[in-house]
Parts: sequence; C-alpha cells; structure tokens
Amino acid sequence: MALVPLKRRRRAPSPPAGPPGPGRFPAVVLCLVEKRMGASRRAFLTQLAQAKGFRVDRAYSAAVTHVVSEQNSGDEVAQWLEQQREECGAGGDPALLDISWFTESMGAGQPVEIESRHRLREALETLAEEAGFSGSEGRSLAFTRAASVLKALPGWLGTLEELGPLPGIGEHSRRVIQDVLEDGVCAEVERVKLSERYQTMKLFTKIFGVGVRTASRWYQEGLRTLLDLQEQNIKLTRQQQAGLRHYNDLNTPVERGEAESIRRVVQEAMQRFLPGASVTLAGGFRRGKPCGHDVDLLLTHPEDGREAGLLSHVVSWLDSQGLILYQHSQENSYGLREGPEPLGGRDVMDRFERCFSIFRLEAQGGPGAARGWKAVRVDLVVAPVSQFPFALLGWTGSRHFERELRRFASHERKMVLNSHALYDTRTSFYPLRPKKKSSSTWAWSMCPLRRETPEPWAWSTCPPQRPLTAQESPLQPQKWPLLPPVLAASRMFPE
Ligand code: 8DG
Ligand code: CA
Ligand code: CA
Repeated sequence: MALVPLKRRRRAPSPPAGPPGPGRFPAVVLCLVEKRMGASRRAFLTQLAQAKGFRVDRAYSAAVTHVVSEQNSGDEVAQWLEQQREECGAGGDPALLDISWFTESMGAGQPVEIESRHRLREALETLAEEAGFSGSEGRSLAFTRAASVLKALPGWLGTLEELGPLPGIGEHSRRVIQDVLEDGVCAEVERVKLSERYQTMKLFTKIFGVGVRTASRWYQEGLRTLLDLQEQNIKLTRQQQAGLRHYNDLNTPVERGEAESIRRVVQEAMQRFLPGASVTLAGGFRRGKPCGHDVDLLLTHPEDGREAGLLSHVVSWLDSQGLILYQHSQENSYGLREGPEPLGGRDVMDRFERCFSIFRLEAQGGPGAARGWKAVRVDLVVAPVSQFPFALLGWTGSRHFERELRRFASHERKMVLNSHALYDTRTSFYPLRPKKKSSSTWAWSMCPLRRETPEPWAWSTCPPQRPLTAQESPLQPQKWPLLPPVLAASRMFPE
C-alpha cells in the first residue's frame, strides 16, 4: 500500500555519502532505514545527527552499530537487515531501534542508553492509538497511562517483576511488557501494525482536519490511500483540502528553530497593532521537546481586554504578506460569570479566540529547502492576561498530563480546572483571579515548568507537598485561597 502517494516525490537530496569520520561518539555508527521514513526525512535526520557529532553511514556495513527506523514493524526491520547483510556480504549485529531512541539522543546531544523501554513505550502507544481508532477511549487511555508510567521510570526495566504494584499499568499492558521483555516484540502489537485498518486509519487521521470518525467512514467505504480520496472525488472540507495539499510537509516534524522563527514573525506582526503584546511558545516545545507536529502560540497583553480583536488584524496582515496558506478562526466564547463549565472536566478544549492555521515558512535547510519554503501548522490562541496562567498550563500539555492534572483537581481537590480558570466547587463558583493584572511573574510561578511529562501515577500516591511560602512566591497566598493546590501540584513536578 502506498503510504504517501499524493504527489510525485521530488528527488530528495541524498545524505552525504562519504568517507565518514569517527564523529564525536566513536562507538556509535548510525544507519537510517529509508522505508516509510522517506528520502527527504532521512536526509534531514542524517544532517541533524551529523550536526550533533554523530557518524551516520548511508549504506549498511559491519561497522554500523545502531539501525534506526520509523513506523516499521520489528519483522520488517529484521528483513531489511537480512537483505543488507546479503548485499554487502557483511555481518554485524546492530541494535534495531525505533525513532524514539534517535529523537531522545538528539535532544540529549549524545546517544542515550538503549533501553527496552523505547520498544515498550512504542508497543503500548501503538495499542493506545489502535484503541482510539476503534473508538475505545477507555482502553486507549489505559495504554497511554501505562506508556507514561514507563516513560517516567527512573531506570532500566529488566523484568516485569521490577514494576511491582506500580499503579497505572493494567493486566493487558503487563502482558505486552512481558512479551517485549522476553521476545523483543509483542505479537499482538505486530499484528496491529501490519493490519490494513490500522495503517489506513493512521494515514487518514494524519490529514489535518480528519478525525477518527471520518477516517473510519472512509475506510468502511473502501478507501485506502490518499490517491483514492482524489480519484473518487471525496467531498472534503476546506481544512481537509489544505491538509491533503500539504500532507508531506505537515507530517514532517517541526524543529525548534522553525517554531522560534514563526514566534518571532507573529511577535513582529503583533507589535504593529498592539505594542506590548507578547507571544509565548507553548505545547511540546515548552516541555523541552526538540521537535513537534505543530507550533502552539499564546498571545496576550499585560492589560486585560486590550487583546480583544487583535487576532483578526494580525492574521490579515500575515495573510497579506503571503505567510498564511490556510486559516480559520474562532471567536472567544468564554463567559466568566457562568461558573464552572462542562468543558472544565478532563477535556482539553477551551473557548479562547483562536486561529488554526498553516504558515508558509521560508525553509531553513532540511525538508523544503529545495523548494524554498515549508508548510507548518500553527495554533494561535489569544488569552486575556487574567486567564493566561491557566491557558499556559493548559496549552503546555501533554494532553495526557492535562487530563491527569484535571482529574487530580477534581478527585483530590474537589476543584474544576480548565484552560480559563480554577474553581473551588465547595466554596465558590467564581474563578481564581489575579490581583495584579499586569504582572507576568505570577503566571510563570504557578505553572509546572517541567521539561518532561511528569509521572501521573505519582499523583495519587504522593501527598501534596507544601505550598510556597510568601517569601518564595511573588503571590500573596492569603489573597489567593484557591492557589496553593495548583502550586502544590506543580511542586511535585519540578523542572
Ligand atoms: P506536538 O505538537 O509536540 O506533537 O505535541 P503537543 O504540543 O503536546 O500537542 P498539541 O496537540 O499541539 O496540543 C498542545 C496542548 O494544547 C495540549 O496539551 C492540548 C492543549 N489544548 C488546550 N486547549 C485546546 C484546544 O481547545 N484544542 C486543542 N487542539 N488543544 C488544546 O489547552
Ligand atoms: Ca504542539
Ligand atoms: Ca496544537
């Protein structure tokens, strides 16, 4: 099945051929599998790794120590390796690694320890994704939770017994973990990865604007490829058309430098209309991820209310400069007097004025360099400064962390937390409001500034730590009766 058949592929720049130097890490020689990764992405990742001092060989040889692949099953990579060995007549016993090892190593600036948990997490995340594709939210959440627990483990997991009675890992997940630890793969996961339904759902849900329901309907109608959508004249929304048009770019990870460039462009545009307004990079980048699937930007102004109406000016101006390939905006629909809203549950959705867009970013090397530009998904969200801490917390993610934090607020604290406010349902239906509207210090102080997704499993087992003292906090706790629990929660997950 063709996975990306939409456009005839450009001839991608070949990764530099040769003769490779030892790199900064003489014991590590990488080779990237092109299948499913694609030639452009392979070239890009090769350059990225080389820039960090890794030796990356274009062709397989006995010198290769680490084989990195993306979206291939264990069997497929083993088959690939067999073929390479035959072709070059060399042996070698490289570690077969998923892209998550590569990403973490690039983030760390050095090869990270190869751990079974890379494979374990990938296995659980695949099952979570598959459960989501089947509309089984509960099962999907259970696997996601188990994957998060593994991610948070401080060390190497050698046996299932070492997990002990750790909460958050159910029977099914334990079976998967055991299989991977014993055999290197889990048959159930391999079956899922090879199934036509899973592969098709993955392909379709990666189109901007296509959710599980639409993808599932298309699958039931017999559609299997992106080309099918075009040839069968499937009716698409404007958003889906843009998603399909820029499919390859939008499924190429956005680098931190690219995100920062877009943030600067938006910041400059904002200064034209409202001096003093600020743009903050949120989402995965704020959690320290080196790359992500889009750029999340939070817009605000130190004076509450001044930000209203700003977004349409900014977007129109960016559009007039040819920087926007697609956009649709939504107005703010949040009413502060309403009290805790249904959206305050565990849903991450909020009601800020926002714009879902696709930017045309001047290429800075990497994919799109030959063409001169690259399409990048950007979410622009406008938050009044009085709601900014909650917006920042909500838009920092991860989705799973936000979900668990909201669950913590309601189950452990009888509060309702959303991206607008924190309510104490026992004492007041009015949300926490900042006293000093223009101060940004308090905003930062109450957000858990973490570099990684924290350990959600720890929340129910750790007692909350003490709230900040008045000296430690720029806030005045006595005036902020609802604040300490959030601070306490944030204290559990220091940076
Ligand atoms: P990535 O792009 O690095 O791959 O991942 P991410 O940055 O963690 O995910 P994201 O899908 O871009 O979402 C970023 C956060 O924004 C996530 O925690 C959910 C949060 N969020 C809100 N409100 C809303 C909303 O109304 N819609 C969406 N899509 N996300 C929201 O707080
Ligand atoms: Ca993001
Ligand atoms: Ca986003």
